[in-house]
Amino acid sequence: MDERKKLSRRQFLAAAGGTLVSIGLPGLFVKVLDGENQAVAAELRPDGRPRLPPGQQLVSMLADMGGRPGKATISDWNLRVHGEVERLLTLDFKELLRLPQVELTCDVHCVTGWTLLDSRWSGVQLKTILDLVKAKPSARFVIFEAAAGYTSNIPLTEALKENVILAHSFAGSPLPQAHGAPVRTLVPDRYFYKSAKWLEGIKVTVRDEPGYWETRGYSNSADPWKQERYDSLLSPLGRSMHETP
Ligand SMILES: Nc1nc2c(c(=O)[nH]1)N[C@H]1C(S)=C(S)[C@@H](COP(=O)(O)O)O[C@H]1N2
Ligand SMILES: [Mo]
Repeated sequence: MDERKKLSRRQFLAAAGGTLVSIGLPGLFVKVLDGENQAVAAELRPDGRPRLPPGQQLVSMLADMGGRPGKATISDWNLRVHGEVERLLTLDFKELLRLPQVELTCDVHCVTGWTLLDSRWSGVQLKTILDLVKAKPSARFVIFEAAAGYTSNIPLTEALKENVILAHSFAGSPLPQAHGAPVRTLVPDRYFYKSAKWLEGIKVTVRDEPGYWETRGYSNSADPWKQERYDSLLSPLGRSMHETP
């Protein structure tokens, strides 16, 4: 089946059917595409892993999962890149647009159990920015610093992957405020809480610094194919609640 037929089938299913399920935010429900799940589960990614990670269900659109938005707009946004780097860097939005731009079509997987396929983003690879600041040889982790104190953390090896980007557009339009405007991160191969919205800073570190959700019981490594959802030794509040700061 070609890509276009697949998409239109998904859109058809979205319009025709599907079940509403709660995704852990009070009062927030998303439509799950039952019929499509099995077909997609059988698809394989180029890396050989199943397209649909275990325990996930397909949804037809990007839910607004909340969080406390930043105040920055395109005209006053700044990104501070600091920590274990040879050169400190502060970028504004215009400077971000002058860096090489990429388009990324990827699947995103929320820890509460929904997966959105083929979401379309554009922005700048995180690797491009890390190349500019040059991580010191001792550097091992990247910490995303977002508005209102939200943070998330990934290993430097993950941060350098080509599908990890700072996104300023979604589905062909400027990133909506609810989804992290003006700039958010996307780490498609980890659960979506790693993808910080309303990004303000990037810190490169020697030691890991578990972030907002990672210090509240969610998995630090967050690999959807290993179902790394909760670190069981920590507070288990995550299972029923997914409220953002
Ligand atoms: N700054 C910030 N980023 C955040 C969050 C947040 O609360 N604040 N929530 C995370 C979680 S738990 C998810 S599932 C995704 C949701 O992104 P969306 O609202 O665009 O679907 O953003 C992540 N990034
Ligand atoms: Mo989430």
